Amino acid sequence: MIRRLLLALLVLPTVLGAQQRRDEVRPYPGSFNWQFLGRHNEAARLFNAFDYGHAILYERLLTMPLEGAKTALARDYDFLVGDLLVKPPRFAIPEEAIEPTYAKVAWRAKVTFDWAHILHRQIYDAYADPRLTPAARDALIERITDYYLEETRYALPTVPKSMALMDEQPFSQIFRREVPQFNGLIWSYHWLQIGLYEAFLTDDDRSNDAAAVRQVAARWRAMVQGAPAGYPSVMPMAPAVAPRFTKAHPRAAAIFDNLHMLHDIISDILASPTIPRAGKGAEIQRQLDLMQDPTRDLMGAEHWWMMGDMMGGVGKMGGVAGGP
Ligand SMILES: [Cu+2]
Repeated sequence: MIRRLLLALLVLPTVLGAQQRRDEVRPYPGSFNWQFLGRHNEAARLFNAFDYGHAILYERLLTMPLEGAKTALARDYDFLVGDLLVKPPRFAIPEEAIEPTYAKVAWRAKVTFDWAHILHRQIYDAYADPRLTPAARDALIERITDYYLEETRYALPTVPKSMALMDEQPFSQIFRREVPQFNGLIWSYHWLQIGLYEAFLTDDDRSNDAAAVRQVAARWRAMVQGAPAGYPSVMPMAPAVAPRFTKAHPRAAAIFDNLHMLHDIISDILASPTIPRAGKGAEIQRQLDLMQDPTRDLMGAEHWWMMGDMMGGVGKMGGVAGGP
């Protein structure tokens, strides 16, 4: 019954966005689906709140001048931290209802995020399914990743893209400079999204999983309660925050780092006063083309693994998840 309700709610965005939605992305099928929500409900529900945070952020930045957006986002931040993240919604939020303008202007980016978030969720589900041996689970995660990549229009590359895309373009870094508190919250989301995998990899005893997941989620809560000092001060990256997961599934880990970088790039484009509103959609398209191209603007694997140290230590990224 609960699952049926959930599916009905997940269909809702499709109905709301029926006019624009030409492309459907469907999760990889299998009985592992929704294991994470069923077994680690508290942590899983947080992601519904995270989706709301991303959606409201983009809508504000796109539809308001930066100063007005900053005022609105300060209120949104208080609502998120004081309310939504304390009692996260049971069901996925129909994002198009929260970000109608953004969804029209940046449809391809929206589906790119949706598709990567489905990959995130399905990999949590694979980890949470107690019926799978570690070998079967790892093979499943690779199959889910292959399936994700088949959707070539929306898939992000399996090689880590250069940080220059995020940090060194004319519009770069404006969001984190102008709206640091909200940016810290977003980076904390990204820490948890990638760090949660590590909870399943601290040992082979599956009966410890629930406690490990709670522990990683509690560390995330402490970050938010200790804001702004508790937030990551540089973007959390997979090899530093989730080294076991990154070793086991380097393709998925690179996809997620690229996803998180793309989140920041789009925040900056939307916040940048030098890109007129009428030009934001085209700039986002251009950045998607750059981000999806697996042949240019790359970071070597060795460099990727050293990012934590190069940025001043993994502590600045929120620390290694699952560790002491
Ligand atoms: Cu994200």
